[in-house]
Amino acid sequence: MSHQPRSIEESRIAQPIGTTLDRFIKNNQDQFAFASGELSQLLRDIALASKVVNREVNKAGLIDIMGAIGSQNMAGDQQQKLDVLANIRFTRALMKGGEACAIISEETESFVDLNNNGKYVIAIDPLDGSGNIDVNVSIGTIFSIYRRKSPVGRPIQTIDILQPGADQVAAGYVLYGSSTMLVYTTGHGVNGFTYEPTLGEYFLSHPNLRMPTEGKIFSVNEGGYFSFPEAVKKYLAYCKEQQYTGRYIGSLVADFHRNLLKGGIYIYPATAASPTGKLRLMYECNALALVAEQAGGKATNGTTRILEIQPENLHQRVAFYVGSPSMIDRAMQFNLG
Ligand code: P6P
Repeated sequence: MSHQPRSIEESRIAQPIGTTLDRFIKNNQDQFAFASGELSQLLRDIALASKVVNREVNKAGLIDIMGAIGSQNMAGDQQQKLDVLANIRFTRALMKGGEACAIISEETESFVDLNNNGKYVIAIDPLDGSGNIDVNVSIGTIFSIYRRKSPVGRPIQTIDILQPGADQVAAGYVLYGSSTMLVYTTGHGVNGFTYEPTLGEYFLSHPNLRMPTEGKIFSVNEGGYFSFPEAVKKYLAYCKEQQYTGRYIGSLVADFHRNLLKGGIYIYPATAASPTGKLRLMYECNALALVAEQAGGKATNGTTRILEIQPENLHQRVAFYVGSPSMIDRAMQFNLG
């Protein structure tokens, strides 16, 4: 009997719907060193908040949440309305989930003390790249999850808050781009999920992401060139001699994600404007450094592996070089630090 070709509709319906984020977490919860339900709850809280933020980001041009609110955050960045909204969404979701004892956020001066019975500390940049909101360029959320060090039930201590990136138990980011993606690791590789808004679900779309060992993309804001360290200038000259491609979106999550998939190096060195670097260790660099390393990449401040840096304060800035391992190794030969 000749097989009748399926209609497009039949083919679409017949497609397996794929693995949701919830299902993936459940299928892999034995990989999480602590009580499995705790990680599921934390990732569910973060995913839920990202769905709400995604909706607000997508509507930003249509309702009055565009633009700056006239205040500045801890880093001195002009706070955009969506920054503030995103911070509220993530804080509320984590508070309701009950697993977090404290939140470190770009948007708040000190840590937010949630619940002494919580076992996890979350470091988050609720909406990174927010300067791009008004011009409709991709932006992102970056998050780190740490296990508290002090006894549960007692007040939060500094040892719970200022933990090196190597102590993260999970980390990842959400990219609000042409599609919205959540990419995370619990220390067993990196997996990417794409959001299907009509179903309100994240589906596994990029299993076991690996950063290409080599790349031909360098990502840096050359506006700061004249105040870059000489070693960085020499490395950039090398990149141009190799005829690498320059790509700089100015939204860290977007620049990082492109390099994760295609290979490349992202550089934010010390500059005159930011003598210790611009990017923040606790809620930007540590999370991306863990994702990078778990995908086979590398991340350094020019002299030290990012994950080994002992934080001195919540909003500490570092120079940041992250990307394909061969490119980082080559860059380090220029004595960047
Ligand atoms: P510059 C956004 O403010 C951010 O923290 C990152 O998302 C981005 O990569 C970087 O700063 C852009 O900084 O100095 O190039 O505008």
